[in-house]
Order: sequence, then structure tokens, then C-alpha cells
Amino acid sequence: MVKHTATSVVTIERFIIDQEREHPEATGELSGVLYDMALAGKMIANKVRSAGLADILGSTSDVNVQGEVQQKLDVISNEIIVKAFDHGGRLCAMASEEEPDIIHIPDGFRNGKYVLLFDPLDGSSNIDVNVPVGTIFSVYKKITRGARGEMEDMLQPGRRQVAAGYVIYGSSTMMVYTTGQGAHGFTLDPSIGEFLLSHPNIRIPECARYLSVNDAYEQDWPEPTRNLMRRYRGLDGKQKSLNVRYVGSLVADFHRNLLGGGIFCYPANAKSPMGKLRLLYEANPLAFIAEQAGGMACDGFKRILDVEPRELHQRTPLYIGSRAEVQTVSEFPLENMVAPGIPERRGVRPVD
Ligand code: FDP
Repeated sequence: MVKHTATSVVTIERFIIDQEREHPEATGELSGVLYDMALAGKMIANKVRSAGLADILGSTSDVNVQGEVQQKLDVISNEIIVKAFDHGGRLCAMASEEEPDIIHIPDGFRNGKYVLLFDPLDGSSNIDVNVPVGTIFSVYKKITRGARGEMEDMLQPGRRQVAAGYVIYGSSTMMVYTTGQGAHGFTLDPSIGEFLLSHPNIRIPECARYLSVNDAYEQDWPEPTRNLMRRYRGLDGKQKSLNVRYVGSLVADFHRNLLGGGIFCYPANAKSPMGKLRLLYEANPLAFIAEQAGGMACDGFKRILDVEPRELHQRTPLYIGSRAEVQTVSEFPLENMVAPGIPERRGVRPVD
């Protein structure tokens, strides 16, 4: 455990370089992707911080001093990330939760060997009320032969991610990422504009404290889901009740549970038979971090990282957090919980 003292300040750049040194074959391209993401995170943090000033400086439908229409923060964040990456030569394509199709690298710029998938501003409906929001990202190595990134490069199962992480814009701005060598957290020091290592080697507490779920859907949950939630609340007498905490901003709920111990659930329900969250932009990157921190993630049947994606914006039910709580999901017969007729989901239990 690195002690955070004046003599052991580690910037995110230094940390990335140190990790890269452990891989003599590394070309530095993945490190470059991580630096660029840290930079984009700082730029988005800057915009998020002044979000409350929109009414004073101009609302989204207003025209600003340059004669441009003010854009919503999720659109701005999307543009910041695309511009931070599209001519850097490290990526061959991107996909964003905000855009319907693959984002190709513009003509005239080099195509690199990685693809980036991201949710530029998750929880953005919370911006107006000053609740933490976040950026989530996921990186894969290209698997197709041509120079351009293709759909096949995007639709890889989460276990093939080479890096993933998020930036949370809360009371402080933090970036948490993994390249498969543990999950590490960095806090932005605004006075010097640097992310500093604050949470090396994060381990999710084995003893869970929190349950994060939106109870408003209870009437639309199938019986097994209701029973599972009764278990977490200690109502069937089989375990101690967890405390309920639901921000409604996935990154904030996940981050609290990662540090404090707990489970986040977004089950399927009658109105949303595949849940709400996106496999590629939300579930996979957070599942990679959860596993690297000693936790687990499943969709009610399968380990999230083993789900074979079929389309870019695919949704998935999600149970993620402390290991024992996610394992509890397998005690409930959840076969009725997702859309009928998806054979791959029948009878497969989450792995440990
Ligand atoms: P939002 O719609 O505000 O962007 O994925 C989107 C998300 O937020 C998550 O951040 C959050 O966990 C979830 O939706 C909240 O959904 P419910 O309002 O249905 O609980």
C-alpha cells in the first residue's frame, strides 16, 4: 500500500509509465489512450463544475456570445472525448452511448490498434440537481485485419477488454481504471491540474453494507427478483439487512459500493425485459473494475464479462459489487427474469 505523503506523490502519468515498464513489449499506445482519457476527464470536469451557471451564462436553447447555441453537457462531453481521440493515431474507431453508429477516424489521420467505447456523461439527468455524474470507458484491441475499426472490433465480450475505467465528477473528481493489474484510483488536485494516486489497489470490502436498487420498479419485477431483494433487506431472515442507498447515477452508486462494500442491481422488469443499462458502455467496464477489485458482476445468469454482444447499444440486467452478494443471485431461479426466447440465457448461472 503506497502511503500518500508529501514524498510519495504519484501522478497518473507516472503510474501509467511504471505499469507499462512491466510489459517490455508495450508500444506505449495503450498508455497514450489512458493519458488522453485523463485529459478528457479534466476538460469535462471543468464543464460540469460550471453547469449550475447555465442559467446565468445562457441556457441550452440560448445563443452564446460567439453566436453558437449552447449545448447540453452530455453532447459537449461526447465532443470532448471524440476530439481528444480522433486524430491521436492510437484508435481505429470509437463508439459512444450518445451516437447511433461507429465513429470512424477521419480521413487523413492514422488508424491505431485500439477501439474505445464510452458513455460520455452517465447519469446526466442528475446534472441539474448537482448530483455526481461520470464518464465510463472501455478499450479493446482491434481484431479485424483492415486499417479501419469495424463492428466486429466493437462487439467483443468484456473479458477481452485491455483497459476500462471511469471518471466521477463528485465532491472531488476521481479517475479509477484498470488494465488488468488491479484497480487504481486517482484524485484530481485542482490546484495543479493533476490526477494523483489516492486509492492504489482498490479491494471491494467483502462485507457489503449497501444495496442500490430502484424500488419504484418493484411491481414490475418477477417474483424471484422480489424475493432476492427481500433477502438483501433481511426480510427472509437469512441475512442481515443491507442499507439502501440509490443515487440514480450509476457511476456514483458503483463508486460508493466499490469503496464501502455493497451491491448495485438494475434487474430486468416487465416493462424493460433487458433492464436499462448498456452492456458495452456501462456494464462491461464496471464489471472489469469490480472483478479486478475482488468483486463480481452478472446479468442474473452469466458473468457479465462472458456475455457475447450482439449490437452496439445492447441492454443488460446488472448485479454488480461485493462477491458474496452477487453470488446470492444464483440462489434464485431467475429464468423468468429476462426476455423469453433468448436461449443463451437459459439455465446458465453466474460463475465465480
Ligand atoms: P441516466 O438515465 O440519468 O443517464 O444509464 C443511465 C442511468 O442514468 C444510470 O446512471 C442510472 O443508474 C440509471 O440510469 C437510473 O435509472 P432509473 O431512473 O430507472 O433508476
